[in-house]
Amino acid sequence: MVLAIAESERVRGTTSPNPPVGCVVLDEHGHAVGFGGTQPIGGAHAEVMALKEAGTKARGGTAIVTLEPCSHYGRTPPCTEALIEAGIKHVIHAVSDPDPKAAGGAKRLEEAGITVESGLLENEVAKGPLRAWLHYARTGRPHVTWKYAASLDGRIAAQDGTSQWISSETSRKQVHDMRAKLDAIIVGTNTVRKDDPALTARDADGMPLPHQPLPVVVGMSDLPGGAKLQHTALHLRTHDPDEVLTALAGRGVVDVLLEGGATVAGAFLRAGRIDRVLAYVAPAILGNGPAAVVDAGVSTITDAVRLTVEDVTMSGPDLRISAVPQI
Ligand code: AOF
Ligand code: ZN
Repeated sequence: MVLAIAESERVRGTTSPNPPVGCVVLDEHGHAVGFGGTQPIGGAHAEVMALKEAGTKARGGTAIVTLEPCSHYGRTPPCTEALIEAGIKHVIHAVSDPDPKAAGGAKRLEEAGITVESGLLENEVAKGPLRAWLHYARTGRPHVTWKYAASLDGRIAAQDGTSQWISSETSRKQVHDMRAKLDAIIVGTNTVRKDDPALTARDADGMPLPHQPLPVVVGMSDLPGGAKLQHTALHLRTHDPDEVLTALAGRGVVDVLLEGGATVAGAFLRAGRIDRVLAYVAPAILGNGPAAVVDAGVSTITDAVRLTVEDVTMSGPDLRISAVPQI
């Protein structure tokens, strides 16, 4: 399953609105003979890719998949039938498919005499590569991660507005790697005016990574002439988070990163449309300076947006905190 997760990570960011699934096929002796990840929309599912590589060695073998194999005719034929036809004897999957049209795969496989085991590394997959898609499958809305970098006292810039670079190079590199595995990045028009971001995913030498997310700017005002995003971004002239998310879902966007600024973050928080907060907290104190969010809809302590911390790690000298708002 660890190898299947690696396969899913390899295709993450290229499959939406389909889930990035990974599959490994073992032969009857337990040797890995086929690896596969979901192809871009309309293309083959992970199981079909792995079975293709395994060829006749799949006979009597095991398929390990991050998602329950589909049992429906969608854009592609059902993976259950491909597994049965290839002579697979055992299937192990991490997460059951919540999509009613594709679910039922485990049952279909068992009826064909295949043993099925569910739930292996379920949490790793559900909180990792399939997280955004599972949210989208349940709610119909793209999953939104709000990411910011702040000082230990919660400032995202100094008093004079200078902000390059609060977080360390290690943290900035992590963000670029993350951008390359996403569908879209949202910023507000204020951020375009202040920072003129390109919102591309780049390597350490500044070269673009192979997969680029859709840059999205939200807000009523026009983008300044000459802004890097002027011709590349989708400009949605609305501040309403639900309208933004509906427009993005209509374009097949599932996994969204909200990168700023404070006003847009406030609007999404007030609407309850932040699904995860990813904070890079640098060991620096700025004293004065703007905060990461403006008007989160909190006027008294009982209104506080409470979160549950999922994970805390060091990113170079910075703290990286992943937290989920309590509902
Ligand atoms: C799998 N393996 O690799 C993926 C699955 O329209 P289709 O035919 O591409 O089917 C899309 C649905 O299939 C999707 O909503 C999800 O339930 C499942 N995705 N299933 O067995 C895969 N990507
Ligand atoms: Zn399938």
